Amino acid sequence: MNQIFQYSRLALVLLSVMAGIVMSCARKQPEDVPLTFAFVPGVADPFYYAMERGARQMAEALGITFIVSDYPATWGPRTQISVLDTLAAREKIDAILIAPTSVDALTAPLKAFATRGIPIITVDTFLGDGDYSKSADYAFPLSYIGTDNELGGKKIAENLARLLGESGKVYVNTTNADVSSVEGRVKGFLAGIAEFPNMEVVKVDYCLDVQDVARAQTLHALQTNPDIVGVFGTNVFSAQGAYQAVVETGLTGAVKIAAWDATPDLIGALRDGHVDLVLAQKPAEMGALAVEWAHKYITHQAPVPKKIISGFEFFTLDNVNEPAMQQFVYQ
Ligand code: T6T
Repeated sequence: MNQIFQYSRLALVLLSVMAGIVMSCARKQPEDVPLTFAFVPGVADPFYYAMERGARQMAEALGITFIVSDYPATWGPRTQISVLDTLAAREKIDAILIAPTSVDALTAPLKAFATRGIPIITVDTFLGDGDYSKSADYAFPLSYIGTDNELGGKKIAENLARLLGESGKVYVNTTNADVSSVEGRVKGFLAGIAEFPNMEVVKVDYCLDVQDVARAQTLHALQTNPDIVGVFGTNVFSAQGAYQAVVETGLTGAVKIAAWDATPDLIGALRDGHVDLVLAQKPAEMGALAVEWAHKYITHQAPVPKKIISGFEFFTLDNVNEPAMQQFVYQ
């Protein structure tokens, strides 16, 4: 009787072990649940749409669920802070890829995610001075992935100087003073022009990322400084507004224009002779790299370089129709 009791107890234990095995096979293990990455762009423009495409393609290839916050209609930290509040309330976020619209204002909300163990990669723009390996305050992002904006600004200055015979007054239209990307471009440009003794930067205007303001500011600069011979527009909105002003004043050709960002509009303007030089960043590559590195970090604990620099290309009238260049247009 005792033996029968022991056998049936053993059978029960075996049954429950087998049931457990069957159930645990059916239940999804944590590693089977797809990772979820969130992309927070800076503003609605062709540059960030191209970045989203690159990031999304990489996410699809790696089986990652990819969510994109609403594209802010205007530039600035306020919208991004409320986007981050919404993301913070989500149950599952495994990494955030963000283009911070200010060097400071996004630091606290992003640090809160990092404290929860959610990796942050800043794409296109950075926090603080961008050296995440140095300062304790800014050590929390995994990486900055983007253009060397200072180098690009310097190259623009050299190319514009060459177009102008290394002499004359030039004007800069840019967007905001607390944004790492455009500030780097202005810094590099000023340093580049300073190497030409017969050149001078007459003014730097801030359009706050509003194309019509860039247009009005450029019109005003051209009227008050009739000896301006060159213009640098530091991003989509500055460059598009600046070239429109030059066209409106009938100064096309007399005033050379260097534009940053290869939108279809600016590439069309180059073909039409309204713009002389266009710098193309590599937004799709930035997005793809950010997804790839965050994934490597999460799945293999791979050490991520604190800075990853994607390159840039120059469009001129000579190469704008070359088939190999078309991949660099933001579309
Ligand atoms: O130039 C890009 C980006 O690199 C910059 O940080 C902000 O402006 C753009 O998005 C173009 O509008």
